[in-house]
Amino acid sequence: MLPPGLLKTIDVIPYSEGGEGEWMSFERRKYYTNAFIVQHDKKRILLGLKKRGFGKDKYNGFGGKVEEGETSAEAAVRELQEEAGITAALEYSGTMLFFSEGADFAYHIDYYSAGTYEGTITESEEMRPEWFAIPDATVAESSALPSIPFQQMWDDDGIWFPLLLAKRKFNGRVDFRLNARGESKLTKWWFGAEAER
Ligand code: 8OG
Repeated sequence: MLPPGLLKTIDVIPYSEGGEGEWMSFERRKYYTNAFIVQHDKKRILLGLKKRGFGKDKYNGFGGKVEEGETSAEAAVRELQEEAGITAALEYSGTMLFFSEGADFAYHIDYYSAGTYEGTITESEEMRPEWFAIPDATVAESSALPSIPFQQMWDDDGIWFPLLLAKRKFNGRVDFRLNARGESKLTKWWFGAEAER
């Protein structure tokens, strides 16, 4: 049931799939993390504008490469501290395999989230942190915060964000191919999610 290369993490049921063509093959994977502060009581989520490197000018959670000798959970805490200046008791939220045409490895990304944090949110060389409103149909008045800027995020984030916000763990794969302008675009995806509780 899982797409090739995707390791079984938790039990999932199919959630969303689409796109076209075959899954691309890859030789190697590298381990990454990505962490979000999601405050349901304040109806807000912390994202960072990436200032340099891969994914520059996109909003994302805080994360990076898992270093030799640390677990992915340890890397997630370290990267959140390095990039946003805060510490949090992060909980595992899901995993996603990300492969982009022409790359020599696939990104194995473990996602984490927390509802609270310690410290002062601080801009870093890599990230400019900013709060965004969590969509909430039950609240009539609009938030003073901007809504999540999906048009300035990775193409796939709109697919699994509802799962992150609903605290439903997920496991998925996305393939990106280069278009005529050399831009990386989402061409195929598969996501499974924990059964609803
Ligand atoms: O160390 P570096 O900043 O290059 O790590 C890349 C970060 O980008 C890492 O946190 C994983 C994350 N990332 C991808 N692809 C995608 C994606 O499709 N969506 C999101 N939200 N993050 C991604 O590499």
